[in-house]
Amino acid sequence: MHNKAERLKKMKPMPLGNLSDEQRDKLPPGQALTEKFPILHEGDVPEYDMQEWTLRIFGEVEETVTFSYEELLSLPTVTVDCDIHCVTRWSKFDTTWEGILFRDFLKLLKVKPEAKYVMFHADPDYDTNVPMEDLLRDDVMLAYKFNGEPLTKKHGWPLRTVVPHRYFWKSAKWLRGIEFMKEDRPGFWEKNGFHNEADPFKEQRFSGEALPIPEDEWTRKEYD
Ligand SMILES: Nc1nc2c(c(=O)[nH]1)N[C@H]1C(S)=C(S)[C@@H](COP(=O)(O)O)O[C@H]1N2
Ligand SMILES: [Mo]
Repeated sequence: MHNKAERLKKMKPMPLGNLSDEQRDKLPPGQALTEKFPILHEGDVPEYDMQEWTLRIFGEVEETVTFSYEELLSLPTVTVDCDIHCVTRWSKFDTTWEGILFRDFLKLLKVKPEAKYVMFHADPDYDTNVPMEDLLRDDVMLAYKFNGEPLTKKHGWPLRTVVPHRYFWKSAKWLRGIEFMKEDRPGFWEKNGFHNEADPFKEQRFSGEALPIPEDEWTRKEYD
């Protein structure tokens, strides 16, 4: 059993600093604002041969399909501005992502009507689940650019999901597969003590047990 959830529950509070009223309103409870961009993941940053790389669509679909990177880049793009919130208590405001709107991408797939949940499969050995309903919003995307530049390797190049209204662990870096499912199933962190729904404004951090104390674990992570 992974002990990250247990560890986070024991951490100390982070001062809020000098936030404007507007910033305080945008900041979910128990979060601290950062200008930097922390880098968080399990395992090593993957290396890819982009001629070999594919995104695989499977599960409750009429047809399993794969997309090459080139094919994805040729699809219509959207730019999304959003705030992101990590369960380790950092939030970053006004991030800009470019890529494919998930709702638009769905139109290219023959997803069966009974598909109510999605599992995002990512390297190395990462997955995370999100209800289909959540993915239809106008800020959920498959992103390949951050602040006008291609994603950096550490932030998920070549492709990641961005699901801004959930804690950031639901936004899979190094995305390789999208599985449509009839029934919900927990992903990596959801199996390891984290909340299935992960709404930052409801502070849905952990499964079971009452709310933990704030902590400063993220301040000790790598940034860029
Ligand atoms: N493939 C993969 N995606 C992942 C993770 C991971 O370990 N592997 N960690 C998640 C977590 S916990 C967070 S907070 C964000 C961090 O994204 P960042 O490094 O770009 O800030 O990625 C999420 N996506
Ligand atoms: Mo995270």
